[in-house]
Amino acid sequence: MNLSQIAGQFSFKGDCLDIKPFGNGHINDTFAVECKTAEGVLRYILQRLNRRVFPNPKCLMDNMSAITEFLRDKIIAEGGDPDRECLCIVRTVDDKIYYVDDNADVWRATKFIENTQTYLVAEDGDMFADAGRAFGQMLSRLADFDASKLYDVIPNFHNTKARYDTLLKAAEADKVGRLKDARQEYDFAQAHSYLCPIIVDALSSSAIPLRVTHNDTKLNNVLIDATTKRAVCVIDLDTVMSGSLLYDFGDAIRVGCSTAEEDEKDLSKVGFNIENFDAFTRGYISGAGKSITKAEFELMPISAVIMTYECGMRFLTDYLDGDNYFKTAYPEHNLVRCRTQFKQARLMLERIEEMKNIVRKYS
Ligand code: ADP
Ligand code: GN1
Ligand code: MG
Repeated sequence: MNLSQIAGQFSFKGDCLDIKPFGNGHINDTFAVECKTAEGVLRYILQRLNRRVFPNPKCLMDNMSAITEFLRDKIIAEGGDPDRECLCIVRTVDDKIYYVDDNADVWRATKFIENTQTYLVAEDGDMFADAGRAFGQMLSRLADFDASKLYDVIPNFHNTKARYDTLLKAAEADKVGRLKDARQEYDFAQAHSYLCPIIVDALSSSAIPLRVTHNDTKLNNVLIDATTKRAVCVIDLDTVMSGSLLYDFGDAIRVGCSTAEEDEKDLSKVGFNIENFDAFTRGYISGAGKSITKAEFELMPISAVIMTYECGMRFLTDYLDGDNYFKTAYPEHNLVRCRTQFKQARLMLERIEEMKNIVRKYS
């Protein structure tokens, strides 16, 4: 089936004019669909879910549907604009929330949220602070969502200990003979393995609470209003599952405090912007409200290091495995990404005392 036949399976308004690839996600295949209607051109987002990453797309879509409906009601109750502040699933012509094509690929569609843009690097602290407010607000809106209704889409997604074990196995197997090119990075991962149990053990001992978390809070998963530069809508709800607030906080810092893109080859450009750390912390805490516990506050600074280190390990593992998980544009892409993450983690460790002071200031 071609793309316009797939688009024809959804209840889009008007006639489909154009379908083109859209966005910078590493996982799904995303397209913008333009439709001509009596009121003008309407756009939709059409996505083919990544089957390797999400082997159970039905459960993923049930999660997404439950989460978006729940958020929608909250936004309406708060007097917000649900069509702008929340993803809206567009159903198929058969009234289903996804479509399965002849290849068994799963497709979904959402309304395009117009006059927004995404960023790979935070342009300024105020914008990043507002992204923090949006992520924090989502956490607080989901505080009374029944987590037992959520399917664990990717078990152990942020289990840093498990991620480390997977890396060790990939290095041992050295399937495609790349370990020799990644010795320094592998050494870094091993030298910092003390980071692995910090969040995982705090969760399993109940020192910190299990919450409903987003789990993929990188900056381009929040749509920013093109005019006001305020965060409009948190997107990419594929990994909303039970987890720790520290996953969301730390992962957002990983991206938004970097002075360079995740795949910058020139490591001298990779810096840690501590002003952005201050801004995001302020925004996140204001959005999350009063529920953050003392133990969570204490772990917030190190969570940024852990999530950055974990992401670096995931890129390294995928490099050693032969690039099966993340989309890559060239053979060393995952290794390049791993290097920026490990540099960033090192820079954060150097500034950890300042980061602790910032969190203290807002807690
Ligand atoms: P991936 O899991 O591959 O990252 P995302 O769901 O994050 O996929 O979508 C990829 C990109 O598509 C986003 O970064 C954003 O730029 C764009 N996008 C997704 N949904 C919408 C939407 N409803 N309106 C506008 N842009 C969107
Ligand atoms: C992926 O889907 P996307 O591009 O927003 C990944 C995240 C990583 C991120 C690194 C489901 O996010 O966990 O942190 O790449 N998503 C999944 O850029 O694995
Ligand atoms: Mg995304």
